[in-house]
Amino acid sequence: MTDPNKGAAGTAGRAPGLTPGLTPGLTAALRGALTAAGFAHRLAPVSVAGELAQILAALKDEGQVTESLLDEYRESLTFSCPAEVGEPQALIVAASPSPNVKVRFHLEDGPFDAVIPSTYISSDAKARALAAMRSVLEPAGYKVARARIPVKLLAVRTGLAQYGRNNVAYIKNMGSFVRLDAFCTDAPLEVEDFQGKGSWRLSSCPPCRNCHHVCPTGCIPYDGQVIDGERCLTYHNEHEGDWPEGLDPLGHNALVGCLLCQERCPVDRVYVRVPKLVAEFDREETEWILRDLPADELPEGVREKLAALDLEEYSTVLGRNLRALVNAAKLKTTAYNGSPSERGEPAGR
Ligand code: B12
Ligand code: SF4
Ligand code: SF4
Repeated sequence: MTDPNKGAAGTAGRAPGLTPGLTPGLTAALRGALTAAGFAHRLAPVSVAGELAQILAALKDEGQVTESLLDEYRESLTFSCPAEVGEPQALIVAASPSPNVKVRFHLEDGPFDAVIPSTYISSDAKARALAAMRSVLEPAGYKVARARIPVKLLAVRTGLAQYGRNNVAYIKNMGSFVRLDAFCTDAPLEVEDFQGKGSWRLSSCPPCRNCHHVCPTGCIPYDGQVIDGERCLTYHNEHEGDWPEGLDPLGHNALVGCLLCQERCPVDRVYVRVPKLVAEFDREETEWILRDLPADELPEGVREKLAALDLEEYSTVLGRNLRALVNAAKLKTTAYNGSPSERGEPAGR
């Protein structure tokens, strides 16, 4: 099938602020498909990628982001579009709700539920976004693929999201429990340059510092805009090794990652749900998890369960994290430090 828009000069009647595009009909169809599949989204010119790189370089020069963090995540943060797409013409950033879920482990003492925060389980969202876009673009002769780029920054720069003080990106009517993904296409879509429109910061932040106060590692500044990513609990529990000295043992709250700055955020309050149980590891499988082995050294069944949760890459830290979580739950039940959490506690409580 050929695209009626391909090659046609379709700029007549274009809304002000839109860059010259060739395919308004295709753009509308793409937007419709993404919306129908549940994705809030923005279409941006590829030139935005260069701008984002400059913003990160400036943050490094100002000492707001460390060189080591940028180096470590360089592959994710440097714009690249798979060769199959050819010359990219537009960027697409898509967001969809991604609820926190829980998994059950069977420990010596009995069952124990642990939360997996929003966004770790991501294969489904990525596949659904791609399928929605391909259903429109491929019949028209265009390609689309997942791009590497600083996704939060892209979402905020394009007006899709706003930063919270916690540096997490918030989407209107979705909050921050959202999966964000970026895509590139060779389709000459109608893109919009949102430069200068709207605030980058959530309006709820100035009078509120809940996230700063609740952060277990103190990495969210009282003032200032950028968190200390290498102090974030998520950074530590996604990496192998010992816990840093001084880390509050009560701070552990998820199997991997951390939820406190989102869960205690007033903007997210309406989006917090009781996590659904999505998997269970029996006694023997739990013992394998506690060994912190590389995924390829795990029995096939355990590995498959981790793969279904998109957690294979964390198999060498999950046992350590689970032990820390169990310890935190034990401390909480004896410390009288507030109401019991819905997670990180013996199942059935
Ligand atoms: C590296 C990384 C991490 C690192 C470092 C985090 C960090 N802050 O840099 C670690 C491991 C700690 C981490 C943790 C988490 N991450 Co992470 N992470 C990434 C990754 C790979 C790159 C992030 C990045 O760009 N860092 C560089 C910094 C400098 O970028 P930035 O935070 O956008 O910087 C801007 C703000 O600081 C900003 N700013 C903040 N407020 C304001 C206000 C104004 C007015 C202005 C001008 C600027 C400003 O200034 C900077 C730019 O100007 C992305 C995936 C990707 N490819 O983008 C996922 C990603 C950002 N992570 C994600 C998630 C979900 C998380 C966690 C919530 C996971 C969890 N539950 O534990 C935590 C949250 C930690 C936190 N509070 O930020 C999601 C974000 C979803 C969302 N809704 O925002 C992403 C996009 C993954 C995904 N595809 O869904 N992460
Ligand atoms: S907890 Fe308060 S300060 Fe932090 S992101 Fe949410 S609204 Fe902003
Ligand atoms: S994810 Fe946890 S450790 Fe990281 S900034 Fe938020 S509250 Fe702090």
